Amino acid sequence: MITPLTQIETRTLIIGSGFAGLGMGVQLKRRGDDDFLILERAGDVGGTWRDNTYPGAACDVPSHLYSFSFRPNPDWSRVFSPGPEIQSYLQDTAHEEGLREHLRLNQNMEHARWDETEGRWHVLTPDHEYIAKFLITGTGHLADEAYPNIPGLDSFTGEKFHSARWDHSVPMEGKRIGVIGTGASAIQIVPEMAEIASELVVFQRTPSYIIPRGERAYTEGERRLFRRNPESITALRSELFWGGENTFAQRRAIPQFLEAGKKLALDHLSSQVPDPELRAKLTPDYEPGCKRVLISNTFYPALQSPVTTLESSALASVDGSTVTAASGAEYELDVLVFATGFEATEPPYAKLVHGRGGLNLSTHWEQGMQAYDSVTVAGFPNLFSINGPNTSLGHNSIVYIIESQIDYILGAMDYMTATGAEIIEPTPEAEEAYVRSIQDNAVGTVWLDGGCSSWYVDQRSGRLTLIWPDFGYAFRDANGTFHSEGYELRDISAIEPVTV
Ligand code: N01
Repeated sequence: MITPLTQIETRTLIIGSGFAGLGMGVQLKRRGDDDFLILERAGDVGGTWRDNTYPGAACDVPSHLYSFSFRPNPDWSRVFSPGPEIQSYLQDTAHEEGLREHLRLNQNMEHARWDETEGRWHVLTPDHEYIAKFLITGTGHLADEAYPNIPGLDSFTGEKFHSARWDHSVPMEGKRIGVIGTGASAIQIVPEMAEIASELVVFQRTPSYIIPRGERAYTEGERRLFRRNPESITALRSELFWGGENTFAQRRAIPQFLEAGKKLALDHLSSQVPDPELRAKLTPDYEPGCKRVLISNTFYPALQSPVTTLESSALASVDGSTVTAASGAEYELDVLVFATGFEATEPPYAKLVHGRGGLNLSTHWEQGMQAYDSVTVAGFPNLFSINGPNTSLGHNSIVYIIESQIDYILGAMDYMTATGAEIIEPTPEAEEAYVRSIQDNAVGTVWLDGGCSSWYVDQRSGRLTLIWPDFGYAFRDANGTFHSEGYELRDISAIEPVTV
């Protein structure tokens, strides 16, 4: 017998409990709105910081900026805090802000459908049907891991896992380890593996620009000051934010800034890698910022460890324990670590979401993700996406963007309450005009013209779909406050839009 799903009604349903979902929950709760639930497919909060438990995981944005402005933390141990500390911060946020009672853990959204006559979203998990007026996705870009399609991979006789799904039951000491990729995750993993592997092979398809990591622990005196004087945290946060903004000119490809960025990275390379042959392999042939500029003091030294081989070509095929690179070189390996990134450009959740008339979000996005004001989507009423299309920054903190979007969503909700409207939806024209303005703004940036291939750009259309191609503060100016232009606001089952 099929057991009917339990129906649960709530005003606002938030998907995901990383920075976006928790931040949204905190702000609703602080306004006295208790009518919301947060669905989380895993058993705990934290998003990417819960998932990425690989050795060496740490933030590459300074912690006093990579945290909520409304929850400053005087106790960050370091400038760039380790992953477990960020995860504790998010767990404490959920606990201390009273979000635990709103959390529904182990609830995987399997289907979401807009019902126009009811003006409600219906979201199915394996055992519940959630019915909500507002659906807010906070699923981020780093939720679903990406594996390259490698012929013969199933035949691999050793252990293999993704950087975001580290298998801590696999003993790594003394093993012959292959790390695939040289992005932000890999450069943190490789130094840790070089310490314990008997042999380490790093498969590099494209070298990254790497700059020095200005890392240190905060002294007890500094932390005392932060505790006694919260204004000092605000001041530091502001200094870090504007320091980040200063590097945007490089992303705009303004020549002298581009050259300065390149020099900083190549000087770091020269100072850490004396061997010209190795240096040549590690020198990018595209503009800095086209792919994420990485920070590390330990990656280059780890590549020069006696146990390490830099294979400067892709992992191409696997046969048993023999792993073959595109160069033809073969390696015998015991463990493969896939630091190969995430399904960021085509987020899997889009296939699950069905808007007005059954329109599927991934169909709407078949030429790449897009949203009006980077937050709402034509055909998908009362849906808000935090940290969705055109929200990532290459030069500053995503938490700043997330907070701007939360303010916008709260403004939209207030506006609807004030006008009595039940349904909000951007017009297709407004969405298209916004997308065009983003693309116009992206022309001449390193992301489009920097000579690399990256997941910031949707390969199907050549559009920049991940990145906000402007200053961080410009995002808040443009998209941090709700405005009604470009929207249709309706009553339930009204055929014509209500006047706004
Ligand atoms: O993933 P990536 P990531 N053989 O997609 C390579 C955030 N993050 O997990 O460049 C060999 O950047 C691929 O090569 P190529 C941060 O936002 C933040 O490292 O495509 N290599 C690339 O080198 C970051 O941007 C922190 O040619 C193969 C790598 O795999 C995002 O996460 C820390 C290959 C994937 O790099 C993702 O970073 C860590 C093959 N067959 C991550 N296939 C913070 O500290 C793919 N690659 C905040």
